[in-house]
Amino acid sequence: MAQKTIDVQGMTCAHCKSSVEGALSSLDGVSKADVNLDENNVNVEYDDSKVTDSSMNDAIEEQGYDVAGK
Ligand code: 9UX
Repeated sequence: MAQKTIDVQGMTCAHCKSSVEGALSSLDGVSKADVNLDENNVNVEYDDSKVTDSSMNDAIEEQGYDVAGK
């Protein structure tokens, strides 16, 4: 199991938080996604044999947010 913190710009409210968490959680291989609104990031636990960095970035950006530093 891998884990990483992805910096995300544009998340400001509780609905943003649930949108990003839901999008990541729906990916096969993601076991946990926890957005920290104060820190503008999301901590993800995932199986790196099933999910790639770019698929996680895409899932976040499909919700309308920007992944920083990718
Ligand atoms: Mo809240 Mo997030 O009204 O894009 S849903 S700011």
